[in-house]
Amino acid sequence: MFKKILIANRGEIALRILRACRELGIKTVAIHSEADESAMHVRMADESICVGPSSAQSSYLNIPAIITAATLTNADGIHPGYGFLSENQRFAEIIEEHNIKFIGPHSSHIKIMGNKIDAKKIMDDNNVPTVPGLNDISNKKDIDNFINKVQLPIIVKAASGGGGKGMRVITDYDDINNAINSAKAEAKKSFNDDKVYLEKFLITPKHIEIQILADSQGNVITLGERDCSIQRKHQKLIEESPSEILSNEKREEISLLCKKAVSSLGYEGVGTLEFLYENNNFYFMEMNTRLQVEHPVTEMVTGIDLVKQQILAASGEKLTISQRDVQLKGHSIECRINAEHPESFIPSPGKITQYHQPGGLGIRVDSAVYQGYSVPSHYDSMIGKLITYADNRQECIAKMKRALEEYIIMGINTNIQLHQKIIMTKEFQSGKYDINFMSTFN
Ligand code: MV4
Repeated sequence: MFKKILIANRGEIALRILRACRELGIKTVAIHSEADESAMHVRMADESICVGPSSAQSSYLNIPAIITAATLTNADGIHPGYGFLSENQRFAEIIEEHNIKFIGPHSSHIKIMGNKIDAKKIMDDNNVPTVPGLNDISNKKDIDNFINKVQLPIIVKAASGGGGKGMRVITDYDDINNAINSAKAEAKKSFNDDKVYLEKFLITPKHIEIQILADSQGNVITLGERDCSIQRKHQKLIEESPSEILSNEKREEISLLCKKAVSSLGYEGVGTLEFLYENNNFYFMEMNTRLQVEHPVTEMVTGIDLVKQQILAASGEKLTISQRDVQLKGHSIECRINAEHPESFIPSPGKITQYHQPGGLGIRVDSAVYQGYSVPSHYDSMIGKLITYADNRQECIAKMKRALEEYIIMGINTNIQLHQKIIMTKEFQSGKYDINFMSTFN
């Protein structure tokens, strides 16, 4: 088992990892930037090291400084959290070269899944349904045949992409060349890889993802799904588990396929398979090889601590939870609380002059802010996650409404009122919303 873990992250996820370490009896090292000297993750850790100036590039993304911090403090594991270096293959490799354990999958699995074409091929080979697509677009004839088969609209995506960059929807046959060329240029600029591929464009899908957990001995379990369709500009706003519209049969069918695919890969740790879901069909898009922001809703409905399990798996422990032990119970919703203007969505950094967070049965707040804390302008605007849990969805929504009303954050703008509006819409209440919800909201 690990003796000391360095947490290569900040904010609420750094606290989340700290808490898991403490419960496992593992010492913790926080890293921080100059802007984060008084951050809660620094105060809570056993040791802390400044790794650079305020910009993420020179601190939380500064691989040599982070490796040096781990070496100086004798850390035997590094947890990357999410974002920053969590899906950086080179970071995982360098850590292993220093005989420190990267708490995540093997670097080769980060690499494979970093290429969406390769990821889709692997899933396709393992009978996981994928979005119908065309990978080799060098032949105009192949493109024409593909369009004849699936019909317009289609979408161009970057092989190294994610988060919406290098994507173009094509509704008009005459736009194909322009769309491909501009997607290529954007992909080259963003990912230094201009490889793009085509997919049939699904118009009103949900975004549903399956959580998996694997140990290093080939045992894999699935932990149900999360419906993450409430998004804006590829940033998720609200996630829930289970999805209101998914039948037990469909859940079991897709979960079994995911489990088999992940087993055959020899994948280790936590992972998420992202799907579009339309007309009762799943279509695999990509796999995330990190712990995700929205992992708490899965923890609430399964009762399983995903971060502890992730750490145990990385230390080589055998999974002690069998698939039969995983019983989805009740309902959980997460609202991401952002420091941003409620209408313009422009980030709103600054000092929190008053702070009161909601509490009571079934309320969980994962946040690292406190009264008097100054939200820095250098990083993501998410300052916390409000998670509710109840026996059923309706009570879970009622709890969320109450908790949002109770949440007081003064001195900066937040999206708390926006969440209040969203959860009261008939679309959200029915559960029958899709990925277009936010673009038609107001
Ligand atoms: C799609 C799609 C429809 N059809 N692919 C957006 C981010 C990237 N991970 C994939 N995305 C999409 N891919 C096909 N074939 C629609 C989206 C999409 C989307 C997906 C999930 C959640 C929100 C979204 C918002 C806009 C577009």
